[in-house]
Amino acid sequence: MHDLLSAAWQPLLTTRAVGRGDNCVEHTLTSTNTVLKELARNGARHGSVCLCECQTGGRGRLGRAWSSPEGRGIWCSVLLRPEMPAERAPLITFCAALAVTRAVRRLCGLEVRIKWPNDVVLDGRKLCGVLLEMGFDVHGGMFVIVGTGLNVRRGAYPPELSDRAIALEEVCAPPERGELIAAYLSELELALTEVEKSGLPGIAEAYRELSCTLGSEVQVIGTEERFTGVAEEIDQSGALLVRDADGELRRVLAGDVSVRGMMGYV
Ligand code: BT5
Repeated sequence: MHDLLSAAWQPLLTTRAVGRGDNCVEHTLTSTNTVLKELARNGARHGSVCLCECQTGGRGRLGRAWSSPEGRGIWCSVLLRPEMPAERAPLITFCAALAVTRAVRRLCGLEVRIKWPNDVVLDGRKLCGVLLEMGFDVHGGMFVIVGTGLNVRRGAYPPELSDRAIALEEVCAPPERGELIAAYLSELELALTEVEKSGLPGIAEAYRELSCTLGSEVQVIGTEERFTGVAEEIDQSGALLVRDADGELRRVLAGDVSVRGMMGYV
């Protein structure tokens, strides 16, 4: 149960920097993103990781809550000081989603996919969510905190979410969390390196192949309007480009809207 605290993931690391910074591993934290952001402001190094068994104030996007009970999942944040202009930083959400997807596929053999912008899904239900936050340290350097919540054991989410959420244990005998963490961190570093070098094109092909949004018919549900169309691409800023019924390509920003498949959540 406490393989995170015994840091079983560290000997498995194959990364250059990610996971090798000023790591913070605790039993209970409010939110790994909040704690790591504070460490980042005070100069923690690129690649620092924050993990805990249990979050008392786990956060989703737009002030939503993230259920993170003790020992049930991987509640993890990574501090990155990426070598890229700030306007490209939102692409790191895709790096993280791609990294989780690849790690889970490799270790569990499950057909998980990426739902734009920030979910990893399995059988139409959410297995993992990504929360990206940006900030500036005391020297004015930009940093990114990329938080992932991955449901491993039953009980990771409350029963009222059971039609939309899933945990690995429901479909397989999950590997040790340490193995998943090490695999995720390696994949994250690889994807980040590609995006630093080439921007979105560096991961676009891999992302498209594992996306359940791109190439699909979607409903875009905003506060003001809703429309259906085919999700064709994501652009360099992370927006989703959807071709509507009139043939017009519309730019959809994460945060403004909810994007669903025609059959429901995915
Ligand atoms: C997300 O937000 O999906 C981002 C979740 C990021 C969580 C990680 S855990 C480590 C790090 N530290 C933090 O404090 N956060 C990050 P969003 O797309 O807004 O989805 C939130 C919605 O997902 C909630 O409103 C619920 O409906 C649902 N939800 C909550 N807990 C869940 C869980 N464990 N599994 C699946 N769905 C959940």
